Amino acid sequence: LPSMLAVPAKPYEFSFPPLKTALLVIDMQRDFLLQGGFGHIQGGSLEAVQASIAPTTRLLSTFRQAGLAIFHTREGHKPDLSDCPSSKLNRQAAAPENVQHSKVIGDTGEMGRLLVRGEYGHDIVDELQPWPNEVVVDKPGKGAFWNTTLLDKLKAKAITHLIVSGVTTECCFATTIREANDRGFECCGVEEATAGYNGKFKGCSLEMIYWSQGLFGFVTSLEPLLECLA
Ligand code: TIU
Repeated sequence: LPSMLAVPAKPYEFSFPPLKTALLVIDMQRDFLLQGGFGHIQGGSLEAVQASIAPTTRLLSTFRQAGLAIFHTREGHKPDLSDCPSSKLNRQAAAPENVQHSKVIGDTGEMGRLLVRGEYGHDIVDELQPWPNEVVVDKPGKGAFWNTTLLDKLKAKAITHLIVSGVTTECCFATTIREANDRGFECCGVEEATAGYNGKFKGCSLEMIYWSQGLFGFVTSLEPLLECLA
């Protein structure tokens, strides 16, 4: 690969040095994507988020073929929930009439305890399982930088640019891009490889990233990105 690549993007072309660029795949966990998982119980549209799985398999396979750095994140908590922010635990508590929030973080669902590390539901879906040479970062928050090893691990590989995918666009994907931008990383989201739980949110979340000459970064499409890496 050449020392710099460029792909059409919004608000303008995204240039990146492939050897200093990582693919960051956010939270493609069973708990967010499958029936009976945390997202489903919270009222998310599974059809919408599942549409991001196939494009992500193509992204992963292209990055693997090119030999580029790949990072995966998983949202979840220690079994005693001691690393779960109290705001996150408190605000999900069910109002009596709110049947959607019938179960909360740490409760037992069909795939084990919800968002608890080591449980089946907490792990990444079969199609996108990390390879042994890829980095997996466990995160207790929405953003992947807060209270995690991600920054150190990116610096250890001299990464400066991030191609970002994953779920959900409005939540952990957007929060992580904002956190990364504040730390000096150049970020580019991949439209087809991210998805949200609410139809209204995805487009707005992506527009907010690239508004005003790239407030938080760039957004590109899958095909041109795969072509430029092939
Ligand atoms: N990964 C991620 O986005 N976690 C969430 O909690 N998403 C919601 O949309 N709630």
